[in-house]
Amino acid sequence: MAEETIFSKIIRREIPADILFQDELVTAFRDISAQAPTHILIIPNHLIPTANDIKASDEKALGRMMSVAAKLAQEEGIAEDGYRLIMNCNEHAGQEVFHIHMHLVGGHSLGPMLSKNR
Ligand code: DGP
Repeated sequence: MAEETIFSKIIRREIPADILFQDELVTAFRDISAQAPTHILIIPNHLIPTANDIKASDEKALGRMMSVAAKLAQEEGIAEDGYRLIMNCNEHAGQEVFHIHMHLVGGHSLGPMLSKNR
């Protein structure tokens, strides 16, 4: 069984976070180390460690993550200018917290999608 991360504690409101949205499927809160004027994490309420662990039964929560991202982008006032949705998986992508999360980042021009430096 996968081990809980700090995100489970945020979902249960056992530790503080700036929660912007929560329903029966997903929770969205501001990233503690924001890398853009808007940097929000959207996560399923049940633990899925990485994108590799996604099952068909997770599709409802994953779909909700997308629609909540669009709603929050509107609320943040970044929808028209644009934003980026990112999900990192495992070491090569730099995943640090093993409870899948979609980063919603925007608020200024984000530059090229991937760094050219390797
Ligand atoms: P990733 O590298 O994709 O696994 O991103 C993990 C993100 O989670 C990173 O941008 C920082 C954020 N983060 C880690 N711990 C906490 C926390 O306790 N609270 C909040 N709000 N964000 C966190």
